[in-house]
Amino acid sequence: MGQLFSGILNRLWGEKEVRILILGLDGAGKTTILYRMQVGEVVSTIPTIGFNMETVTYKNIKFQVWDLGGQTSIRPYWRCYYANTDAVIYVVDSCDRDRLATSKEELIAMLEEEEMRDAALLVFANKQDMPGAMSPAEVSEGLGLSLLKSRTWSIYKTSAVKGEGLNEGLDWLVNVIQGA
Ligand SMILES: Nc1nc2c(ncn2[C@@H]2O[C@H](COP(=O)(O)OP(=O)(O)OP(=O)(O)O)[C@@H](O)[C@H]2O)c(=O)[nH]1
Ligand SMILES: [Mg+2]
Repeated sequence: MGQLFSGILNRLWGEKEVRILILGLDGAGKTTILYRMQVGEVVSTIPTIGFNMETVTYKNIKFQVWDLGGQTSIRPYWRCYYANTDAVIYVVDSCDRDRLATSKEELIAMLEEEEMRDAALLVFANKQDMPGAMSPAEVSEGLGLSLLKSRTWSIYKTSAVKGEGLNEGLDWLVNVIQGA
């Protein structure tokens, strides 16, 4: 009954869950970010085989957040989750200079998919707490973000372990979604 009632209220108020995918290469910090968002703490993670999904309420918006494994063998399955995606949080390990080009390839391939045409893109240049981390400008350059055509995107520097920058990025996303 309670559930039915809230279901009706949700429909009356037009509330809808916002579907977010967290993507990026293995070890970038996706799962750490998901649980930072959900429980506000650093949890110890193991490499994700498959996915984690959590519902997170932020600024009165309900986000359905899918965190997919980033290992090479798992990346082909990302596309199984693309339908109805409102936004992608693309996470980059800012210390991983060697794989920035690979990260760019995966990003571009994902954005080229028809189902992702209207998805907003929030890039997290993560692990900023580490010495030698690339700046957001370097990450942006490496990913070729300035070349993106007709895409709503932004990049933020984050440290998932310190909890820095995540809210700034999510605030941007909330603005984009509310303005949509
Ligand atoms: N120093 C530092 N370490 C981080 C940060 N974010 C994540 N890590 C660490 O990086 C490692 C990998 O983090 P995960 O969140 O498991 O990475 P993932 O992107 O989910 O990796 P896959 O599941 O394999 O795709 C863990 O040891 C995290 O503690 C950060 O901002 N700074
Ligand atoms: Mg993971």
